[in-house]
Amino acid sequence: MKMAVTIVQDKDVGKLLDRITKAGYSATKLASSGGFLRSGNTTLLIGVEEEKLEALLELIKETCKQRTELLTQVQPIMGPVDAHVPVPIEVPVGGATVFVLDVAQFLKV
Ligand code: 2BA
Repeated sequence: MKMAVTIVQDKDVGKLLDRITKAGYSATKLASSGGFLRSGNTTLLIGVEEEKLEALLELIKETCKQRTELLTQVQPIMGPVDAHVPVPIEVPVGGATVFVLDVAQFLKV
């Protein structure tokens, strides 16, 4: 068995959960935040039989879109008077970040 730790944007979560639960996968949804943007995203823990992993990854690829988020950075401007100006920077985010781990044991007790 494998564990697909899947980090997705909040905007994609509803659709992704609909699709993977309809396809028979089980998932646990955790609220999380990205370390870089410090904004909310969602982490799904999806335990999956090895032979169903590729189909799961396909569903994730089809559902999770890449988007652009704006990050405002304050940058120094050199001139007669030193100033710091907020500069918006576009950062690409997603589709999804997936870590596939081996599961040593799966128990329901
Ligand atoms: P964040 O850490 O908030 O990162 C959001 C996006 O910012 C990233 O999108 C990437 O395009 C950019 N980014 C991240 N770190 C950067 C850096 N040091 N310099 C420049 N740009 C940077 P994604 O790569 O699609 O990642 C989306 C979210 O997935 C991340 O949110 C984080 O929560 C998670 N993630 C990505 N890689 C990870 C990793 N190696 N370990 C743990 N979580 C990861």
